[in-house]
Amino acid sequence: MKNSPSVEEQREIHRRMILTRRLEEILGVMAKEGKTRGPLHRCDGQEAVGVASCMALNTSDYVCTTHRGHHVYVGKGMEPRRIVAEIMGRETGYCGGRGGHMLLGDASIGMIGGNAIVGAGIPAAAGMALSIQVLKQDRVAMAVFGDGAAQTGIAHEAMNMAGLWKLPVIFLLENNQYGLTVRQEVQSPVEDLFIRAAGYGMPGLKIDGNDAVAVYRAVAEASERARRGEGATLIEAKTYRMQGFSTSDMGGYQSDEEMAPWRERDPILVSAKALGALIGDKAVSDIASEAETDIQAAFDLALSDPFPTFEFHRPSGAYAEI
Ligand SMILES: Cc1ncc(C[n+]2csc(CCOP(=O)(O)OP(=O)(O)O)c2C)c(N)n1
Ligand SMILES: [Mg+2]
Repeated sequence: MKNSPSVEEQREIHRRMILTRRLEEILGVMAKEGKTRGPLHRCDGQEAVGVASCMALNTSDYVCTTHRGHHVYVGKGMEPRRIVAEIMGRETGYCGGRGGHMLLGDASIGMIGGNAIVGAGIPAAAGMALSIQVLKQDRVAMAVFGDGAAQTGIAHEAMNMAGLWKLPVIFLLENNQYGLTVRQEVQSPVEDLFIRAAGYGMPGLKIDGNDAVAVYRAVAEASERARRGEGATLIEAKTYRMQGFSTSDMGGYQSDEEMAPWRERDPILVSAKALGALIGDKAVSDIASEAETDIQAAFDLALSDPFPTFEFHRPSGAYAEI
């Protein structure tokens, strides 16, 4: 099928999803042991959205993500070792250990950054797309954002302008059913948010966000449209947040009954099944073992990396007393 991932790409998507899952599981254990600082927002169960979408784009394409962006970082090709180093405040981290878990970026591979301000990546990507259009570049921009972010005023403004100016941008709405502890039906009068695309004169579609191949196809097609000058697309990927809002979340509001069907449709299981039919189950489990070795090495290296050395500059004059 046109726009489908090659077998090699499917292998790589699978590998990067496992890297992301293990990255978060290990960080989760470290958080419980008090070895991390601040909250961590895990994307367990949502890996296909971030990884397969980025794999459908070129390295030179621009991507921005949210506070819950580990899958997008790994998907865009950021190295686990430097991701861990950033989260653990090491000098070798992507932002020299100064940004932390919500604010990673690497412009050299089009990963423009995470963002802790809900909804802020949406106009940022529209702005990147405007620059691409003005400079007549062969690029697209993509914003990955949540169902909560979709309810912000800035989402409407950015999508309206993107529709009007036919900007080469992909709005990838990652609907994990929750904004903080609040279910989506309490945030929105409509169940499907992709229908809003009609109001912006752009195509909107709903996809299975736990199926990496479906995510890849939708994003690949949207990026081709954008490159042809036909403008923006809104893609709503239905998925589910398998962990609490963050490591500070007390939980208790996501029932086992609600989670069970999503657990069965874990994106890594869905991918393993699809890939197994192509390369055999043994080759699929080899990918998992190699990813495990790689992630352990990433943590070992990152945790022996140095902390930054700071020089504090005391303000002088009027502000010195504040
Ligand atoms: C502008 C702004 N308002 C509120 C918050 C607090 N906040 C952080 S995450 C979040 C919910 C986001 O929900 P969603 O967009 O669905 O992302 P998810 O956490 O589900 O990935 C809120 C309200 C914030 N960071 N920024
Ligand atoms: Mg959400």
